[in-house]
Amino acid sequence: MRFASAMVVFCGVLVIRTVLPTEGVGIYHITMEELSPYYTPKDATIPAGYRIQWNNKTATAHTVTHDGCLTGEACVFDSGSVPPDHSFSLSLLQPGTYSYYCRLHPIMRGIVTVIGRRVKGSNFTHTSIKFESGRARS
Ligand SMILES: [Cu+2]
Repeated sequence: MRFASAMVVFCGVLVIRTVLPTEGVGIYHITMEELSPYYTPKDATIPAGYRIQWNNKTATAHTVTHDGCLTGEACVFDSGSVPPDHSFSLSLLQPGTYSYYCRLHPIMRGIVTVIGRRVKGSNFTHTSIKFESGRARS
């Protein structure tokens, strides 16, 4: 009987453990790092519909700023300052190629290419969310 209830608890934990990672399905992780290429992967190809999440694993703040914000073309995304151990994410970014940089360290450059069909819901949204350990890929 004691074993049975222990199994229930154990299985409950297993269910939670196996359910949680499914939240990560559909999230594409890009890591901000201290050394070149700074954004890893620097050149990312991502299926439409994925949430793209940049995780700042460095000791200083960075931004994720679409080149259009600098050139005067459409400014598709601009994270603002992302502190260490925080992340920035974009949802519903439409198919296309987007080069971006860090406003604070312009040597940091990356490209995201979204492939596939246009995502329903038209516009992207972006939020700065608290970094959660274990979710970021190193
Ligand atoms: Cu930076």
